[in-house]
Order: sequence, then structure tokens, then C-alpha cells
Amino acid sequence: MASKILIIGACGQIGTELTSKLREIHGTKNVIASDINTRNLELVNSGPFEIIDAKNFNAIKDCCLHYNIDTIYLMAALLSATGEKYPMEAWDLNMNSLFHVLNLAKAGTIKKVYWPSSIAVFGPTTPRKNTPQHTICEPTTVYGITKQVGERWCEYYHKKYNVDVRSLRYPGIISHKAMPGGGTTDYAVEIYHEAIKKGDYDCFLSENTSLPMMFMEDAIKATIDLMEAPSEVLTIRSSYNLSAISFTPNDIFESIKKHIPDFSISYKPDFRQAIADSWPSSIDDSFARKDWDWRHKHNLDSMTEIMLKELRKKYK
Ligand code: AKB
Repeated sequence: MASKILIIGACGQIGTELTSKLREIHGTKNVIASDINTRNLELVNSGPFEIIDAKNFNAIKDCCLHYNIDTIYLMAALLSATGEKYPMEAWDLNMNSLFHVLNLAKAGTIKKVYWPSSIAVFGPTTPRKNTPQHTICEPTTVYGITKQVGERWCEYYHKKYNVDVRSLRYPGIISHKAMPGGGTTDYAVEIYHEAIKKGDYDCFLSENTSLPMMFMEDAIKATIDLMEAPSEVLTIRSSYNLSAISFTPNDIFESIKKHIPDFSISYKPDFRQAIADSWPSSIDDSFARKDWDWRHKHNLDSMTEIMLKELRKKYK
């Protein structure tokens, strides 16, 4: 029987592209997109769409029963920069939505859960280079705290109630369809848009701030590979470290300049600099590579080529 999937937060940066890919794999009518609002609706309205507030348990449950859902991808969250502006809202949304979905799995209403964590679970006391899977996690952002606590709950629900929950610690994700919203790594998407539109960019992080990043195609592949992996091979039920490339604003600037020689950049670090400084510069994802054979495809230059090509079409 075909899997019936609900994506909560389907209109966001990752949700939109995950919806398309899952519909390609499972069939359009078997993948229900949902969000609290209809921004980017044109990217997900090729199939069923429902308005769902991720904080509303009954709305999620009713939708699961109506469509006979067996798998939920919970993509709704307030990210690191927005979370610092609205700490209680971030806690409320990020934690309650997770409990709703875990409890539906515990009750047997659904069978499988995907929930994204983030490099934000790490903090200033974490080893910054090649950060291991198991290490000190003392996050200093509200978003990071919600992700760290969420990871503990995922592992707890798996061990205690046998809930099949799977998770990845996403790095910054770069894509050309929906814009990211409210993250610290957003600069690495904005810079491509501004390079095409204006030929210059004011960067909110400093020149040499190195952070772990990944092209969307790789992030979607990782998510689906993890969800399709046999349960027995998974040794991590909190959240897997996941890595592809690490670069600084200067590295991405130089990569864009290969295609747009007169592109210019200036640096005006704001409050997001402190968040970036608390995160790792590179990640050791050997558990993901060993357990379910994770491999990334894109490097900085291959990503730049695709980003510029696609955005040129968009803005022409
Ligand atoms: C953010 O910057 O908040 C996110 C993340 C790394 O989880 N992109």
C-alpha cells in the first residue's frame, strides 16, 4: 500500500521542495501539504493542501484521520534569528508541534515521523572543527535549546514507546525556490539573489565566519534516504550529524565572482554574528555515512553555478 504523507510547514524553504520530491516518489495525491499560511502556495498546490496550525493537536489529528496518514514530516519551526526576537513563541511552536506529532505516533495514529534538528544544538563549548556526533551541546539560542530538547524527546519516545522517529541536524540550506526565513545562515541564499539583482551585497556576518552548509538537492536526498533506510541500521534516534560543505562569506563571494566579475560585497555584522560564532565551522557526519550510506554531491562551485543559472531565469 502506498505511503500517505502529511508535511507540516510545507510552504517553507525546505517544505516546498520536500513536497515536490515526495510527490514524485509516492504520487501527488498521497502527499498532503499543509501550512498555517499560503505563502509560496504556488510551489505546493500541484496536490492536496490543508491549512494547519502546527500548534493545534486536533487539526493535525483530524487531517491524519481524514487522509489515513501514516507518515508526518514536521517542518514547521521558528529559526535561530527569529527565535531570539520571539523566544516564547519559538519555544511554544517548536516544542508543542513536536509533542503533537510524537504523541500521534505513540497512540498508533501514524507510524513514522521525520523531524529536523540543526547545527544549532551545538554551542560555544562544543569543539568547532569536525564536530563529533556525541559531544558537548550547550546551545545559547532559544532555537538551539528547542532542537536539543527535541532531540532528547525523540530518542525518549523511540526507546520508551518504540516510536519510529528519524532526524537530521541540518546545516544551513541553500536553494533557489522558496526563500529561507529567520535563520543565521540565510545570508548564503540572499547573496545569490543580490548578486543577480544588484551586483552587490551587504553581508550580516563577517568575512571569515565559516559555517557548515548544504545545497537543497543534497538536503532533500539525505532526508529521503534516512526515511527510507531500514529501521535496524539506524543507531541514532536523537538526530544524525549531517555535512556537505563549509565556507565563509568571502568564499561564497569569490565563487560568485568567477561568474560575475564586478560583484562587490561589504560586511556589516549584526546580532546574528554572535549566533554564528557559537556554532561549529565543520561537522563530522561519519555515523550517517556508515549507517545509511549518506553521500553528498555538491560543492561550493557546483552549487554556485546552479544557483546563478536558476536565479537568472527568475529575475530576467
Ligand atoms: C538557521 O540559521 O537558524 C537555520 C539552521 C542552521 O538551523 N538555517
